[in-house]
Amino acid sequence: MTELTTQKDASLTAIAAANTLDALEVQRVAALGKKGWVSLALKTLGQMSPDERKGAAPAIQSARAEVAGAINTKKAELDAAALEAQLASEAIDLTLPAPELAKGSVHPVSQVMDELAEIFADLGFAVATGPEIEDDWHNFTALNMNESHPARAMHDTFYFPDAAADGGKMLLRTHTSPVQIRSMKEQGAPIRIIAPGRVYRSDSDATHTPMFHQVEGLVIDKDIHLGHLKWTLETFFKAFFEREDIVLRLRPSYFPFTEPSVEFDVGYANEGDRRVVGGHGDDAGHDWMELGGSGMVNSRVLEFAGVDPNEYQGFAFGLGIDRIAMLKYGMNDLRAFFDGDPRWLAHYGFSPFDQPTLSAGVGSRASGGGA
Ligand code: FA5
Repeated sequence: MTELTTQKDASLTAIAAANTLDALEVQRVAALGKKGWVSLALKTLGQMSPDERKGAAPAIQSARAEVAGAINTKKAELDAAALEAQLASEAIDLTLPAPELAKGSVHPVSQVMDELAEIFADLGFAVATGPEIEDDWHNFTALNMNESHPARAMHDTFYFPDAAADGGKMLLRTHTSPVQIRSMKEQGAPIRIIAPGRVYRSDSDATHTPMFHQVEGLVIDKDIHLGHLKWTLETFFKAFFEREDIVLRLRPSYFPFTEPSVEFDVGYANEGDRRVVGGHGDDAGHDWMELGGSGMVNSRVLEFAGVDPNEYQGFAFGLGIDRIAMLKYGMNDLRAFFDGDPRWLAHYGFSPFDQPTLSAGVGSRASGGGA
């Protein structure tokens, strides 16, 4: 065996034994590197005579090709093994239980509040808010109900035992109307807002709960009249119930903070144990549900809120949100809204993905609740 063959066999054995890419690199340098035995053997060709060179060159070239081929094959093997090991360490165990889907649903009142905001935003209303713990002045006095006013008695108010800093009483607001005062004081006129939120009264039966929700509407400008109020309510109810055959009944009424005052009811029918909007109280099986109060804002209220009644006038309304939710989604007892029964919520709640938008529909399941 020539020296070349011995070196080649030693290299091939070491390459076969290399079990890391680093060990293989050491063998590559030892054979094919600048000072490797293949390179040194190639250099000897220069000192040979042409005949000797003819005999020696092919053997050196073929030894070089054989070693280079062995290195490439081994490298491919080690690369594949490294990938295999990586895949094994990153594998997902498909026998593990799937992650749990989010439970819970959006309460119909929250859903209806989003629907309301969407419709009124399209009519150019901004959303305003006010505190639920309110003072007597904003809840009553500034709304033209002084301390001896008999209308105060109708509100079944929850009072706090402690008085406010100015000596006035503190209470849980009985309606969203104090937000009218706060908004006008802050922004002046003209103004166009809705104010949805919680209100409280000591009251309980199938259509009354001690905590419920109202949305206040207020439009003040130079030439606003009762026709605008009627159009706004009709347009809102048609969009909200997503039908044209809504029958709205306007009744003369009395609120100290509006003059004239109008209460509005909507016609509905009892179908089985569900209430469905449509028809009106004169027909058999049809009835009216009182939804809210409204009217032209009393000039005394404008004065209390710092708006000049000689320059501005407008309308306001206050609407029971829970009641319109009952009618739209077919519940017949308001008290169940706040029992926190998970079966009720699973049935009447909404998916968080069911966002009301005017383009997609403000009540994608208007056929009557049920998740
Ligand atoms: C008011 O609260 C007035 N602030 C509404 C208003 C605003 C009039 C602006 C004029 C201008 P009322 O007490 O009628 O009015 O209540 C309004 C609506 O709230 C009712 O029509 C009804 O839909 C709803 N509501 C009243 N009490 C309850 C209750 N205990 N539970 C559920 N909904 C109720």
